[in-house]
Amino acid sequence: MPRNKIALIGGGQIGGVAALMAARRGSADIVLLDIPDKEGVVKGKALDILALRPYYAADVNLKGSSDYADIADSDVVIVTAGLPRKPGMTREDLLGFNLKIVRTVAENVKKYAPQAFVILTTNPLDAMVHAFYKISGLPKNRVVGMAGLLDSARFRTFVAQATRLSVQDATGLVMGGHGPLMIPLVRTATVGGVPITDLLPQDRIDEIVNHTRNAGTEVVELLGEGSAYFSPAAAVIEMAEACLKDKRRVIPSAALCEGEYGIDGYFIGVPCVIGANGVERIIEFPLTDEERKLLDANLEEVKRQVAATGL
Ligand code: A3D
Repeated sequence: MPRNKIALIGGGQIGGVAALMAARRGSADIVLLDIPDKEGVVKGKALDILALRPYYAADVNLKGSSDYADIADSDVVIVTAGLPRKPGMTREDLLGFNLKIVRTVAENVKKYAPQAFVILTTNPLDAMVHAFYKISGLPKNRVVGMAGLLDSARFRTFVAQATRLSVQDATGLVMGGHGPLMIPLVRTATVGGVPITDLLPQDRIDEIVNHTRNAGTEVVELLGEGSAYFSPAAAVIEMAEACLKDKRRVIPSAALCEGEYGIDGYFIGVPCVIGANGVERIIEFPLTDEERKLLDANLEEVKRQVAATGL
């Protein structure tokens, strides 16, 4: 049986680390693709990563390329192509520049890998996923944005730190668009099934919620150049494996809502079942009035960004 294949479009920070993580895990054969100016860089990264496979008994192949024909037959395409933020920038500031990049990528994925499950990270996330979907014409279950998994991992991390309990046992769902209005749902947060409202005082919980919303910006300010890449890379490989191994994992992802949560025609972060068919379904559950208000505000932001793409 042939091995699965993952194409990483964008061989920068997230793309390079995602290639490393996928290779270590033996997830699939990997193509790391970037623009012709960066062909040497992606070929160099591929050659470098190839030489660590013996330590992990990972018999997968890696190839660096600037030729989109190399993504043919990919099972999963991960799109990280696009400018990251600089200190002082919002994700929205990237819209015009990254839209041009997403257009090129979408046209090439449609041409060379129309059967793939496509996961995007390019910011502003919800609008770029929408643009990719419109331009590529791929089915809605095959196009998704990675954000909620990372935002939830940040939420879980800060819950574990505050309670001084294992991050493995910390759970918590973050819904909504990937921006300052994202919604960490406190009532879903537990450690080993114990609600955090029984473990922490309200002011500490408020701090965790704010930290979750601002962690991406905090990393940008600390790095001084570029944005988070280790944790986003880990998240996209988790999502890729959920599809390749048909795990039917429940992962908050930017998926196309067509009536779910009363939202119609927009990609926004909602709990999704990710399996062999990509987004197998969106899981709906009733929101409180307050959560509903937050989601509505969030949706307005996403709509504004989508309108700015003209698509
Ligand atoms: P970076 O290290 O700059 O890598 C991006 C790569 O894309 C560069 O190597 C570019 O040369 C390449 N590229 C540009 N145009 C094309 C093209 N047409 N085809 C192929 N490759 C191209 O950025 P990064 O990896 O740090 O971040 C990538 C994107 O992810 C940015 O837009 C970030 O804002 C975004 N990001 C999203 C999250 C989420 O949680 C959603 C988190 C962190 C970063």
